[in-house]
Amino acid sequence: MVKNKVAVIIDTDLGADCDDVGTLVLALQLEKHGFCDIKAVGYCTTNIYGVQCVDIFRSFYGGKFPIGMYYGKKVECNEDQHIFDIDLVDHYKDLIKETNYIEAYKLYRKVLAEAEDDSIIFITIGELTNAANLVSSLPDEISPLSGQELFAKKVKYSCVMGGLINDNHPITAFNNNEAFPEYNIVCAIEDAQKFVKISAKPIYFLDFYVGADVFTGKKVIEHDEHSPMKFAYLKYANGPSRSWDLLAVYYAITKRLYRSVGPGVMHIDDNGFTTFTKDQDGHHYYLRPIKSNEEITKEIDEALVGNIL
Ligand SMILES: [Ca+2]
Repeated sequence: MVKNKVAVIIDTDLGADCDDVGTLVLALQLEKHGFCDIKAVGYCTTNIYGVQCVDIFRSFYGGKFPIGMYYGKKVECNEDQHIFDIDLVDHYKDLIKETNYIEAYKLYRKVLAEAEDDSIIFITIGELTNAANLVSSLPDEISPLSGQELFAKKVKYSCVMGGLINDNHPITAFNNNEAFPEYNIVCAIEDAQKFVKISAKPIYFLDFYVGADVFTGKKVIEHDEHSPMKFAYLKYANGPSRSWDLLAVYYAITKRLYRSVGPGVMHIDDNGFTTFTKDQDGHHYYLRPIKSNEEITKEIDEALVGNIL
């Protein structure tokens, strides 16, 4: 089949949950099979073990992308929760190649400045710290354009894992339909608000409901004995785990498994709650599945071991 190879930036908070680990492996498999070029991976909290894990996965799977780091104020929430990242760094420390990571939003500015117009797919699977820094950055030695201008010129669309949208879809039976602020948003509310407000390009939101009940990683755990992914998944979940971030990256790159609902406007209030209002003039969308959880699980599990249709 003819593939439409796309260029992506992936912004992650690997460490708080192991789905970021699966996501990196999935993205590297998609790159290996010609679906994408990973132009950069940025780390969006100040957790040094998390960014070192990114370094380890890049080495283990032969990735070539540059790695960026967030150097802002400490992000609230679970930065001090280290279920697998410290152990993983210790176990695979020989695969760490760098000691000084470039500041992530600067790295993103460089990638965008060098890219063709409307070519970059910007994917966030963590807090929107780097994303906010990027779109609010000023002209510098990298580009005479502001971050807002660079983003509008070079990004094709964004995919954000974040938010909680209650639309009475059957999958929203989670948590008795009680609304709650989603983690990636509530950990850095002002940054999320800033990014969503300033970005002029389409944003596809993969909200909490999508992926919460999709458990992936089984094939890697069973067949990839020495993989750091297996190490992380067994430490974190003792088996397959929830798949928010994997599905965001898979959709962003392949446009498979989900349909987009919209256009509209995603509103983030000051407590981190999200509401979506349909609006023909909006450029936000959210995602709902077009396949069963079983079919989605199988497609992702196969892709994680390199079997990609
Ligand atoms: Ca994440």
